[in-house]
Amino acid sequence: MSHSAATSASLYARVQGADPEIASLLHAEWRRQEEGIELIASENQASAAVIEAMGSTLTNKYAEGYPGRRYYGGCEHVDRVEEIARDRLKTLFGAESANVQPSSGSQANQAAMLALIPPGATVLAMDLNHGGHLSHGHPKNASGIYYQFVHYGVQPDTERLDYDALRDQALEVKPALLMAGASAYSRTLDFERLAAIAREAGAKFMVDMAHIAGLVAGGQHPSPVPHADVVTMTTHKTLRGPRGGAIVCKKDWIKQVNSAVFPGIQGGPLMHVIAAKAIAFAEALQPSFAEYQARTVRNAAALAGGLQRHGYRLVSGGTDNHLMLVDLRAPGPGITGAEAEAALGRAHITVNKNLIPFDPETPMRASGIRIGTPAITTRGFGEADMETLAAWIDRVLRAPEDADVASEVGKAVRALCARHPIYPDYFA
Ligand code: DSN
Repeated sequence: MSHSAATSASLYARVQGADPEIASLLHAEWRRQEEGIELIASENQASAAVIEAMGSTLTNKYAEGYPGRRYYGGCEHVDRVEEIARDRLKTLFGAESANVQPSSGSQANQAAMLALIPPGATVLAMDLNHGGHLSHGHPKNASGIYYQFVHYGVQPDTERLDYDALRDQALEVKPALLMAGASAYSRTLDFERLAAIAREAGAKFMVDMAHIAGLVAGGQHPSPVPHADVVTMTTHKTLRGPRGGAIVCKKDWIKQVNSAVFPGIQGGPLMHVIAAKAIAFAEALQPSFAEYQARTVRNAAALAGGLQRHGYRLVSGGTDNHLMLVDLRAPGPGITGAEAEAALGRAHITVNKNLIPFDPETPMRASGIRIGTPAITTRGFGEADMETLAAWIDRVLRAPEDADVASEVGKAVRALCARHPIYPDYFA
């Protein structure tokens, strides 16, 4: 698959005329994306239509407030854009209510907490070191500064959540809010069970489905929407839209959610991004999107199997979703995640170093890497390519300092990428 972008060549020409320095960096980044294998689990390639909408004149418009109730004149067109985006998002997830204004996942989370609980309240959420999210109570994140976070994690033996242990912890901690959702957890989350635990503990229940929103929309992961009070997401990961956030919730919460987003934590919404979100939601409503999500999961399973055949240990033994965590310690290649990230980067394969549960290393070194298949599936890689990819990753990680290996693998990577262009006419 590739995204055709008929008008972008002229848009680029205008950037080049105005600012050659930035234009050359735009070009370099486009080439990096075209010529490299993107395995960062939280990245994807939005359609050319989504990208075009983000470059539209809607960026000029102030629209503080909500459709029909703005603090500025001239909002008749952006009102329609926001209404369409909201309606499509509700349809996509079968949700009662939606807010499409959060500029990021972190801001969606901040707004959800502001809506659901008072400052200083206790929140039980997944530990970042076990695959959680930064904005779920890291001590240096606003969430951890303004709320009292207690964290749950995976079990040392299974490296999976144990819902009985989590129930015991919730009954002991008695949080005002139970949060679910992860950035590096390769197993299916049981939202029904989590909701029951929240109810029993007297907590509200919020899910951050940033990573799996596309899988949920495509029927590849159970939906949290029927079970949670509020569900936040990013729109740019598996959902494959523009960089941004969104919230869906029960109708009883929408007044609080709207007021928490604006004026709670944001001013003027990014209307050009909201237009792009509307386009992405329409794309996600197509049958081809569900098919794409199924391929993403199949590719992840194939890549996981390939790596295991090359002797790699995967956290929790594998994957149910779009990502996997690879433990690089001996008897694996015996290098850190940081070394692996750098070595693979030299071969045009992009991953991120990642802590594994109970990791003795620091986050900047880490014992593992996180690998995801959303982006390579978008550009059309299939299961047969996963076997090849596993072999390339293995070759690089067994000889991380070998410049010849990096160069040979890099050449093969570029050849495969050339057969799967993403935005072929973008700078044509
Ligand atoms: N930063 C995102 C990720 O890479 O998973 C999560 O918050």
